[in-house]
Amino acid sequence: MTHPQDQSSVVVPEPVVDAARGASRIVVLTGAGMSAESGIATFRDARTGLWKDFDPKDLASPEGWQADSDLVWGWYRWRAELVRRSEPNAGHIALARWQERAHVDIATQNVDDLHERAGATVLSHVHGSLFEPYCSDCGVRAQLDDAAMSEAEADQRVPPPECPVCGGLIRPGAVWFGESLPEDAWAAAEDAVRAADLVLVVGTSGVVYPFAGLPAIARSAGATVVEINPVETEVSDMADYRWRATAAVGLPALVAQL
Ligand code: BV8
Ligand code: ZN
Repeated sequence: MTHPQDQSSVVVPEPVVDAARGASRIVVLTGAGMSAESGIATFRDARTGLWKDFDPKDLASPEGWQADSDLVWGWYRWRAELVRRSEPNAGHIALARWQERAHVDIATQNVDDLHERAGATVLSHVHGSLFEPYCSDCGVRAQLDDAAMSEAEADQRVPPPECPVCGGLIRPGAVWFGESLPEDAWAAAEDAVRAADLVLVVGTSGVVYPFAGLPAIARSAGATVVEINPVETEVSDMADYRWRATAAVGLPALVAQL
């Protein structure tokens, strides 16, 4: 976990503080950058060794699963292991603290559980979760076997477990490219941004739809949109304020002023 920087040295843009103080309904949209300071490689970097030559979009796809389910299952198991070994960062903790005293909904693209492990409630995991595998045939939920991945298994193809109900292959609980988002998760995220006064867009490149369309929906519904990201993104033009800060430095500094 990163050591929270001395928040008094971080200058939070005045309009962002004012918008946060004046908002009664806040939505925080998060992407892989939210977990970067916890040491979790962003979606496009979580490929070492065995998987380094594969395009993540191929691994995170029904076609990739059909082609080599051992390779895909091994990658997801390994990513779950990386998350298990990581800690929520000061940004995750700041959002959990903010939820204790304001109406703050979190809708995330992330398949990790760091928001929850920081004590936050997540309204919507629009791309699913590493920790909710299910049967690719009958859909029954499965448990990710708690045996932590041994070093020997790291970087390996791992045969997916068989469904105890129907014998089908248990698949990762992530939403793959070309798959529709879970209806209730998407509807919750969309309804929340339509009702929000303030929407923070934290740590996402704004490339993947339909999630990347949420800032525009928020703006058209009258919300103030603030981007927290060290660099320009595909959704920066939807933001009223673009705060070039990181999640683990910016969010604690903002929440400390509310
Ligand atoms: C669907 C789960 C339809 C898996 C993921 C052409 C045009 C438009 C759209 C499409 C198109 N062709 C196809 C589509 C649709 C497609 C899509 O959007 N493709 C993109 C690539 C163009 N979308 C889909 O397929 C979706 N489904 O549309 O269904 C449909 C409708 C009806 C019936 C059937 C189908 C499903 C998309 C879900 C894909 N699954 N993840 C897994 O994780 O393994 S998406 C994957 O990318 C991850 O979830 C990741 O979260 C997500 C987005 O990435 P980001 O979170 O933004 O992360 P990224 O690394 O890109 O950026 C990190 C950012 O953080 C950067 O900006 C960086 O500056 C910043 N940062 C870094 N450090 C920090 C930081 N910020 C703050 N603090 C820091 N410290
Ligand atoms: Zn089954």
